[in-house]
Amino acid sequence: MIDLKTVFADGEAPNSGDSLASGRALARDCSVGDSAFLSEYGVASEIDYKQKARAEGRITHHAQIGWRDPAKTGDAWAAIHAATEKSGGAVDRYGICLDWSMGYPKASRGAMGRGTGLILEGPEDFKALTCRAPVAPHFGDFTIGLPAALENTQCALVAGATAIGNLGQYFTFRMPGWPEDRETTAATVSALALCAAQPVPILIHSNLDDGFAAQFTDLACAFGAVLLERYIVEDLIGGVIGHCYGHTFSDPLSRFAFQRALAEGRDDIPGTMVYGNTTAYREAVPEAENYGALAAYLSVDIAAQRAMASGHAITPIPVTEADRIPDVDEVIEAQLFALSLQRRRGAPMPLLETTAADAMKEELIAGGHRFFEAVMEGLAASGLNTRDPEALLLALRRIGAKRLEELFGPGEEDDALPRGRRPLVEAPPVAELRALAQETITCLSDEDRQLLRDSDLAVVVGSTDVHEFGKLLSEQTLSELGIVSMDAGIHAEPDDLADMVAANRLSAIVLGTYNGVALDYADALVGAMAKAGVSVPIFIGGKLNQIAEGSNTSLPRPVAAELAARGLTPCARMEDMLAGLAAVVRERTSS
Ligand code: B12
Repeated sequence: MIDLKTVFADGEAPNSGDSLASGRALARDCSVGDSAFLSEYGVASEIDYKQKARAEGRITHHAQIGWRDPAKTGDAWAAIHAATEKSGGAVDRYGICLDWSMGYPKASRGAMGRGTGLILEGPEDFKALTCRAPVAPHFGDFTIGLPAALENTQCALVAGATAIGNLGQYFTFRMPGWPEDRETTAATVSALALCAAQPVPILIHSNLDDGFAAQFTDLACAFGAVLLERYIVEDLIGGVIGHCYGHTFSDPLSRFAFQRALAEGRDDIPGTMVYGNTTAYREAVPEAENYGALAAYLSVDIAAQRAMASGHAITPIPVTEADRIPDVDEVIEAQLFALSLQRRRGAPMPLLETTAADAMKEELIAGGHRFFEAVMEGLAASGLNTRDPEALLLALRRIGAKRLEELFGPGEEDDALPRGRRPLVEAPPVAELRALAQETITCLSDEDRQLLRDSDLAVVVGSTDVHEFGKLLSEQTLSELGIVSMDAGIHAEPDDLADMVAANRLSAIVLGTYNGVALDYADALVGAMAKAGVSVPIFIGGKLNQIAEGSNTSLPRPVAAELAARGLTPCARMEDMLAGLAAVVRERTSS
């Protein structure tokens, strides 16, 4: 079913020998340094700290921090700790929002674009943060899994970090302008080997929502991805991995059940954090509404930890996150809210009945194992050496979540469904986007709905970055109207979009963008279209903003008007695109 010649069209499957050896050799000179956290608590690694908290029945807290300005980030490191301590609680760990450009090796970084986050130049910058207050540093993004994996992991270790990731990103993130993946895979394997060879246990972090989980339609496949990653990191490389889930887990039952599936049989290895269900936050609504969403997911996460401690730190995300990058006082408010909520929630039993969650947990585990085994058998049958971590990682990344689910998903075959399979436990975003798309088309008048249904419009849909829900919603909405859409994928390159329009005589480009690069991308796309000699409407939606070049503030500026001035159609809502498409059809019929 898998043709290795196609997967590795550019040569042989890689071999881990050199990468593993170089990572292990590096461990002789590069080891875990001091941090305020390790000294204050007298622990060798965050795993020890988490296990102690778990034994005491204490739920730990995670805060996501990191602003473009390193000094501001350092001050926040101290301030959030001080404020939570003063209120009788504590923030236990900080996830550092490194800028995505940190994923490029330092030598190439200057020539590439950059996003909205924190940029650290070298080990001293990393250390300057971790000495500010006794909070465990979690270098969870743009470290392991990207081209700069090895150099960033070294910096994190030296600064005393003992939780490093994000392996999930390896599978789905593509650095703009960085097409190669062999060096990235080798750097990832070396970084994993460097961590595994440390004298103290390093918790390799993987955020499932950054990786495969958000792309599967079946949560059983997401659990299968956990098993694949555990196999690679623990069985093949000798490290320790902890998973994070949460962003997209908006259904309370599957959120609770997934935590139980992750916790089963992992008494000795804690999870990193359960992330906030941030997709539940809405833009431009009264804060109180988003506080409802915050309370809803925190309540599930607190109950889940009390019922079966998995060591995942809970993550209260500031309610302003849907509008913009939250500021320091907003991070503090969210932490205080969570502390207060936690104090008021006693032991869950007998209030909590876990029968339904346990049945779902069993289904996730059984389905996950079926997926894992089918993937391994399928790859072995294709001739891949599944005992080689580098070959396995690269094969999985190149085949991708969509194809893996189609080929090996545990659900029954059903051609009418997105991956040709009926999910055992449907991933919440699938149902949510379907419902949203159905609701969206009701904005059209009967006449316009029919106009679009009868049209011969064909468009290309893509996303400039890893955020794909806007793209999926566009596809779903177009499909509700019978409009053909071609898939340019996530990380769609401007040239590819223009070429697809030219080759298939498409009527429009539909583009999602969230990464603070909307204007740069639009310029590149307009250039690519001129080169390809095509001119069609471009509907662009998501987060239409851009971080100013050379700016040392963290806040991107809105660029909808500038996009319009370049001839694109900025869409604050899906409805704007539908109105635009209806206008295109009307114009065609009248001319
Ligand atoms: C889910 C999410 C993720 C998921 C994405 C999973 C996936 N497979 O898509 C994950 C975890 C991977 C992720 C990663 C990151 N994220 Co994020 N993420 C979000 C989040 C929570 C939701 C966005 C979303 O998909 N919403 C669902 C869609 C359907 O709803 P919507 O956005 O409201 O869209 C409506 C309209 O805008 C419109 N629309 C949307 N798209 C389109 C497209 C078209 C064509 C049209 C017509 C209309 C349209 O239709 C919708 C309904 O009306 C937002 C915060 C938030 N709550 O908005 C941050 C957010 C977008 N992320 C952000 C950041 C910074 C990141 C990271 C860089 C963080 C990091 N340091 O790791 C990484 C990205 C790294 C990279 N290389 O790109 C920032 C972006 C900052 C900015 N530009 O201002 C945000 C805003 C969070 C924040 N406030 O800081 N993220």
